[in-house]
Amino acid sequence: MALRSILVIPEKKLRLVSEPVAGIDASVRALVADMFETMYEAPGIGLAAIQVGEPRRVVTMDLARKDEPRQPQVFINPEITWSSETLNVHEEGCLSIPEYYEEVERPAEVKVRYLDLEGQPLEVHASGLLATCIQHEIDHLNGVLFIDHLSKLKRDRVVKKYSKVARRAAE
Ligand code: GNR
Ligand code: NI
Repeated sequence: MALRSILVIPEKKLRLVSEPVAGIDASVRALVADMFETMYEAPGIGLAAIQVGEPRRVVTMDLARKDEPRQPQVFINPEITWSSETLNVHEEGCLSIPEYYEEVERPAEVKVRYLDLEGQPLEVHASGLLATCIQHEIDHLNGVLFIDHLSKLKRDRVVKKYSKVARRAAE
């Protein structure tokens, strides 16, 4: 297992469309282990593989509260098969956009088909935080960030701020 560094905007890789996992082999299991280590250390409640630079359709998640036992979940090749018409607003953050939080409107409930780490096809009917988080992570697999759901004014302001931070760091 290894702690990986998390890519931060304006890193171009975050805009890649990730490739489906063809078979769950040792490299996928190693990636998942690294992602959990990195996600727990950050700390975050979800992580998409592209955030550690791997353009593969792999998501890790743990929605347990701090005072609860860990509930690690893995979603491989997740696909939304149904979205509710009812929308929900939830405040979101992203490890790739550190210390920026904003309310995002998304379908309140979704059904998601995916493979678990054994390659078993499963479907989950998600609501609440799980619905928000799984949609946020599937967006990452498609090169989409939560700021893309905000007004252009807000998005441009955030991107500009982080571009400035990156330029200063490069000096
Ligand atoms: O840690 C995270 N918290 C969070 C809060 C609300 C909605 C989505 C998230 S996911 C985020 C970690 C992350 O960037 N995953 O891609
Ligand atoms: Ni994110």
